[in-house]
Amino acid sequence: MAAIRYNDINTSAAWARLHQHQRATRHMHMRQLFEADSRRFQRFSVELDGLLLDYSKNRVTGRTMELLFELAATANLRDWMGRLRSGERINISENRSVLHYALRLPAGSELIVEGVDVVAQVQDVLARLTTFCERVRSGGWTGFDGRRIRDVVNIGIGGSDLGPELVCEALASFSSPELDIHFVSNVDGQHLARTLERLDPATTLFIVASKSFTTPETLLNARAARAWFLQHAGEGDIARHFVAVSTNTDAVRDFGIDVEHMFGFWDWVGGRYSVWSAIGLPLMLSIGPDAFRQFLAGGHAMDRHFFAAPFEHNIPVILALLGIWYNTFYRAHTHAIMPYDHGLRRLPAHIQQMDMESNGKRVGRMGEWLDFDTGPIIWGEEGVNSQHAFFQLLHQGTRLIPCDFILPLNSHYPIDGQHRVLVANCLAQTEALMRGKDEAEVLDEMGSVPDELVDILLPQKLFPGNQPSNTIAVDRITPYTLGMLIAMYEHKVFVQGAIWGVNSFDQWGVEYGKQLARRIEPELSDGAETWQHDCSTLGLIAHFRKRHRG
Ligand code: G6Q
Repeated sequence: MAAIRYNDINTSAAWARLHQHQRATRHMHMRQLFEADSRRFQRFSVELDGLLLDYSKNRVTGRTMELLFELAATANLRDWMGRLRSGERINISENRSVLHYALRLPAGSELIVEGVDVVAQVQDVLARLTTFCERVRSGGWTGFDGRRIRDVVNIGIGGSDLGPELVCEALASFSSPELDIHFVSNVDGQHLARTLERLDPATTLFIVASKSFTTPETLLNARAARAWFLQHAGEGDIARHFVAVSTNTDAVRDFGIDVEHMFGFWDWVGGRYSVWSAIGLPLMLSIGPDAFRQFLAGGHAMDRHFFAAPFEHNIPVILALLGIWYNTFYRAHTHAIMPYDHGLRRLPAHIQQMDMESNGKRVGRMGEWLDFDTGPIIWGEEGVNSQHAFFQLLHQGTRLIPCDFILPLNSHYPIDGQHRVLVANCLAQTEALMRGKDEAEVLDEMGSVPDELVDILLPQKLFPGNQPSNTIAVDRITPYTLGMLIAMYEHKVFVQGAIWGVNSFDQWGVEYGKQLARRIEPELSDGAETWQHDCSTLGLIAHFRKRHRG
């Protein structure tokens, strides 16, 4: 197949100017930029509805930002934003619109796509979810022995797990004390077994969450959960204890779940963007329909900002361009996300999927090869804990690692000044990463030390600094601010994909491993015919057959 070049962004003048600018400024140190401009914080920060983005601790000048905005214009970003917003089928390889933002449109707004009233569809499902959640939360929906539901188990994986789990953890302080929400995703029996051992089947509700309703891990766990349930109850009781969230009505019915108890969504919602849809049911059960609508409202506030604000004040656009600055022009390979909030500890995992599955692509949306780096490796851990783990490498390692620090200014758990310590740590890290510690400062700290020791110790106590970071501060984590934060990252990913020219909404890379797993699984049984594998895989299959006692 001949390679067709379609997106020529890397041959544009804007791209070349950025390379040139990077070469000219790469030795510039942020410490000097701060010394030279006492208003740098004001110049390089944006606030929206209580969410503050401080991006002043980046290796950028006003000129860098100008060139990055020029790149966005060259890539026709505005145009792509319009296509997303109008419901054009920009997910070309799957011939789908990308409308997760429409899940956040308030009732009464209008969005007609290909003759369909999208808002009406969304609001219908929201109304059904609301009725259901109110019954469960009030105790009106009972289990097979008449007692109210106490535990909810969400069975799903990937996008049907990461988002819902993150938001339930993050908003635990808003959750109903009457309900415990659990998540089972891994096909490793340990995950389901350890969850079920604490639960009473008579008061447990299972949500089988799968957009396709064909995902083997989810269906295996759902079948195992049903078998466990049927040890204690009859077939007729399943309807009160199993509900489904899916786009596949037939498969839900075949599984044995009453489609009256199925909550739908649409093919224009990608799994990793689906937490706003019925996939968010665990959250609505946990915090209630009104608070869930606040979550949607926070996302919607970010959408309005994203679609309307000029690029110079547009939070997702700025974050995306900074990411491209490091990823493409500095060739930084990774980007770390550090939430200074225990409830947000699953945020890095959620953004990791959102970003890496969306932009981890080597060809453009029209199948053309791209000869530049696209999506970075996203990783991270909750703040403070990570300081005692991997921050050493950030401070004194050899790599450039841009970071996002997420900082709620107030805690829902105000234990004796602890939040101040947390905040102080967050600010200290961003400052230390930016300014580093130079020779004069180290010598000053060392005091009188013999010369030969100075030679050994001085280099080890130097901190190069110049490590870039964004600080994203919110008043506190609420449904609204959490909605803003997640939507902010979604749009960031979209902007980067639009500029690199990739389709951020398909995920063909996930398929291959699944195909091979289906092939290998029967081969793990003795005597089963073995397909033409490499000798490593054959050796491992044989090793398993010899050692497995299942
Ligand atoms: C997300 C991905 C993937 C998906 C899971 C679960 O964008 O497509 O993570 O969410 O594979 O898929 P189902 O919801 O169809 O079970």
